[in-house]
Amino acid sequence: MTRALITGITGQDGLYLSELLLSKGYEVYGLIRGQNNPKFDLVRETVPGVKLLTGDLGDVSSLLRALEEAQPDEVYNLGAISFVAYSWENAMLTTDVTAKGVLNILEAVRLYSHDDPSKVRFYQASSSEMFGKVQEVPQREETLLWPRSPYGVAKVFGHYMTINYRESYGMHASSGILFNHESPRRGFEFVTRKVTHAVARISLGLQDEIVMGNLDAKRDWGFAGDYVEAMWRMLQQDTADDYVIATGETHSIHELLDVAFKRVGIDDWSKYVKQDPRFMRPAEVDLLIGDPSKAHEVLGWKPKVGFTELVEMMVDNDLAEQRANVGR
Ligand code: NDP
Ligand code: GDR
Repeated sequence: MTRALITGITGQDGLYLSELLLSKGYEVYGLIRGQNNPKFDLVRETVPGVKLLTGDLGDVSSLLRALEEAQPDEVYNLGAISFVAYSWENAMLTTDVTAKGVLNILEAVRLYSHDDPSKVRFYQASSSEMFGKVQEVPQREETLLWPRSPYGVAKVFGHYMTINYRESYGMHASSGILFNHESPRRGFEFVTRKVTHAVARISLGLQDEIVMGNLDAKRDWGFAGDYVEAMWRMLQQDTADDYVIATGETHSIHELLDVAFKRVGIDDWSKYVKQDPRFMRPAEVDLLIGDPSKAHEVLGWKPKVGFTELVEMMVDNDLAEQRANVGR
């Protein structure tokens, strides 16, 4: 039985990846932090087959202990402080977890597998935020990185450290440069879920308006369930490498609002949407669009869920949740 250890098990991707690996017959271990993590029950209920180990990306000894207990063939490093807006206000903490945390787990894996550096296959969750002020459209694996947020800078550190461990120690370490991916499990702080949740509540008369930041920003949005499949495929290759994972399509926040409001029968959303500078960012990433050709060719990976279907799935889920709350 193949064994996997996932950091960031309580997050959106951790849950989808756990489901995927369990369905393939893996023994799955998840690293959970804190002495009484509020998402412990969520993980237990959603993926009861996962074995939870306590640990923190800031504590190398906890990572070594988790590796000794899980004895993994594959390690997926999904743990991070992942909210870009938060990273300006908490730049050092973001650096500690999202940047140095990657070095910590790479080093723990290297020490754990000292007798055979390729014993453990390692996945690093890199990000399209590394492209920031984009130097090329669409963005490819070779595109020059120009991060625009403390989060983006931290991800660049983790990305190059992963490549460095691969090149220095012969580790099977791959990096997935994933563009935005969303789902009904997305955190409420991210723009897609913020919109679909608010739209559901507005349509049910539970909320009057939604207050937003920059409506002109564009993103290449895919479905998280499709993207975790790409992570797994990367670790099944004979040789470790880096891959852009994206849909190749970009949409604005305006279009996101169009599709979400239309799903509940509202064509003109202007009276429900306000803008507030507090949701604007000190530096913006305006046009992210990925070129996933390498992932198509080498991994045989293609996204299945398109933009409209994704947004409608999220609105439908939030409507069902809100109706259930009202009924309670
Ligand atoms: P989430 O924000 O949903 O999950 C982040 C996870 O990291 C949570 O499980 C969180 O645990 C954990 N974590 C935070 N701090 C620590 C720490 N100190 N030690 C251990 N774990 C910690 O992110 P996603 O699931 O959306 O993303 C997964 C990864 O992919 C992240 O690294 C993210 O930066 C990256 N990524 C995401 C993209 C996206 O569009 N979703 C795109 C590109 C990259 P807790 O619940 O305890 O806080
Ligand atoms: P992002 O996602 O920063 O791309 O990072 P987010 O959904 O937070 O922002 C996307 C774009 O929407 C604009 N925006 C708003 N964003 C939020 N959160 N709230 C608002 O009210 C709002 N109004 C407009 C933002 O300015 C931005 O341009 C996500 C995370 O998952 C990262 O961890 C990951 O690495 C990248 O995607 C790829």
